[in-house]
Amino acid sequence: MGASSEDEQTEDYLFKVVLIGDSAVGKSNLLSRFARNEFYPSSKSTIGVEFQTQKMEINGKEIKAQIWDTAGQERFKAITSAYYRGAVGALVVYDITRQQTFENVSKWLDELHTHSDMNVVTILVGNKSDLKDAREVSTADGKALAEAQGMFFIETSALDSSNVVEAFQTVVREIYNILSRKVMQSQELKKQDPDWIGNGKTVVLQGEDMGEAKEEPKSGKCCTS
Ligand SMILES: Nc1nc2c(ncn2[C@@H]2O[C@H](COP(=O)(O)OP(=O)(O)O)[C@@H](O)[C@H]2O)c(=O)[nH]1
Ligand SMILES: [Mg+2]
Repeated sequence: MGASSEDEQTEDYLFKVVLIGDSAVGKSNLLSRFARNEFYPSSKSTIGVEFQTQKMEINGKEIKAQIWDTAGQERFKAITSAYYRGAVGALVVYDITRQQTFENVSKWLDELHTHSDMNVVTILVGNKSDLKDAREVSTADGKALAEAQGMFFIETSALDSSNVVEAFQTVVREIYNILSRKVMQSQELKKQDPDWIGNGKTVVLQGEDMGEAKEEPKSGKCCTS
């Protein structure tokens, strides 16, 4: 009866998103709060998982976000390029109670842009908003930096959960929007130029390590850069 075209349902989106920022700003707790609704008061939680895959719904589509967390390598400035490879989104996290972690944001952005596409969707995250009395970085300063660097901005608390889902959703939704636009553009191009797919201009969403990720709207392969 409702024999809708099956392809709408079988599309599979997987976006790699990385968490970066200084040690102890709350990256691992943002992820555990988001993916499992758990919080760890002491910081030894960061062991084991390389990444966590989380299903999300954006515009009625099921999207999987593959969210990468460091295993504490940031302490030794030894995050490898494999960590960044193929990332299409990034949460750059600082701690609103430690000015130094905010000052280091530009260092993290440099590193991100060295290792990944310039077009990676980025959100600046001021975490620990629950610690109001200990605040060292104003919301205005956070906003201003984000604006200057073309990032989204949000303040979160992994402790009391505020804005945690929103932070991840903002990034994933924007990636999805960019993707949708590129699909539409490529379909337009295809109409104008029947050779388009064959002439080497196929755009790919994922880096080479993302072989498992597939996403094939009718136009063929997809998107960013
Ligand atoms: N008050 C408060 N503490 C937090 C918050 N997020 C993380 N923490 C604490 O900050 C410490 C470092 O967190 P962790 O997630 O391990 O930071 P990471 O090194 O960036 O992964 C831990 O003791 C956490 O319990 C938050 O939103 N509010
Ligand atoms: Mg951690």
